[in-house]
Amino acid sequence: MNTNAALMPLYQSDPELAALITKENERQSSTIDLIASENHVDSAILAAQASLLTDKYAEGYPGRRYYNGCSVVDEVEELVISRAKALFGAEYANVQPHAGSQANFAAYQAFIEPGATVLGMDRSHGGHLTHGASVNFSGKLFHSVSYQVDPDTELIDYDIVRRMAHEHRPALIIAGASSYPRIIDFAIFGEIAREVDAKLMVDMAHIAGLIAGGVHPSPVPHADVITGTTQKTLRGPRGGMILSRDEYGKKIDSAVFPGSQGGPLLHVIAAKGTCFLQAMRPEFRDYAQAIVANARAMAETIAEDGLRVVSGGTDNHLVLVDLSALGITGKDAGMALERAGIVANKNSIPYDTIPPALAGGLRVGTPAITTRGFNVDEARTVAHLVCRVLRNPESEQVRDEVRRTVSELCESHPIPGLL
Ligand code: DSN
Repeated sequence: MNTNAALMPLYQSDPELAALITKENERQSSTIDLIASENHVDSAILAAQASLLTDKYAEGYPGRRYYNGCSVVDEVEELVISRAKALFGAEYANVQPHAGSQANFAAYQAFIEPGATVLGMDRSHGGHLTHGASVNFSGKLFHSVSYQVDPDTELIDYDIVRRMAHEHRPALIIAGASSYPRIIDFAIFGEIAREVDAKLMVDMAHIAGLIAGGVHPSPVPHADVITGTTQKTLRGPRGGMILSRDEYGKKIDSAVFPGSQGGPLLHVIAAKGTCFLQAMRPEFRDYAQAIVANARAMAETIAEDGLRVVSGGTDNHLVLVDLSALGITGKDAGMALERAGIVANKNSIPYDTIPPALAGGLRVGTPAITTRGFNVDEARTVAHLVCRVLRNPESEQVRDEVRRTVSELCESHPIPGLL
């Protein structure tokens, strides 16, 4: 049974829920997770998050709380802030945002007024919901203008970003993406922002672990504010963070609390601290390098199989596959893969003609399999399995054969949080 000792008290108190969690443990253990924004934490992170720190109300910041009894949580939050600053070489860190979207909301609030113009990446070209999508606060409260990738190279065209910045004079420019497989040049974004007197916000959510591990250039020297999450490549608990310079610290603190959040989740903040400590260790650099090596191996294998990979490859943790030649949608692909034990997600590709709910592409990522210890050969095997399913989405024989290989791979690579 895939349960862990920490669940035993829950079995006593709430067996129904404990059984569901065990079922999810089993699902994670027996499937291959290729969702580029997911990862597997270890039991140290789980222990921090399961601590009694969850009991404590601590609205405010260390030394400036609205509740008594905060002396210990003050030390916790100060420690975690100091680790975040050290890990990324930043002057200022706020570790309270509950998630990446909340970090982005606070960053907007700290730097611009409602109605201001924001220049971000088009969602269907890789940008995030919070970078100006019409259905999101970012598109409703602000005047959003979007840049797209070059139709031929599928790379960010910095000349176009510059031209749009000069034309629209945004108050805020956003660099960062949810499904862009290449290095982002934050130095050029910084230059463009200064030319038009805009602030530069970098959303590093997807690549925070790659930056910490030294395999993606850091935005810290170039950005006014950097938002991110800890659960993706950084391999920590589900949560958000903000980095900046000291000069903006007060404004950002106020935008998080009381501007947009109430009491901080100290148990999650503690787990973020353990995540930052782990990411400072030399083995995390090896991990970050292995994420990219595995993604490159998957991109090459998928391309060798004859499928088109957006932008021709990857520099980071994810690969975007164009499914148009196969005549299936991303939704079909995701469902066929899940039946075979491989979990990935549908994703729009640049200039997609299929609506986002179906999508013309598939996004696959390597943070989670790399955490499980998959090497480059195993990443190639996984890519072969993906291609086989994509080419035979209805075949029960293919599904069963792929399922068997998935099970073997999963058995030899346990989930760290269950060890
Ligand atoms: N939902 C995340 C992703 O999958 O990219 C972004 O927040």
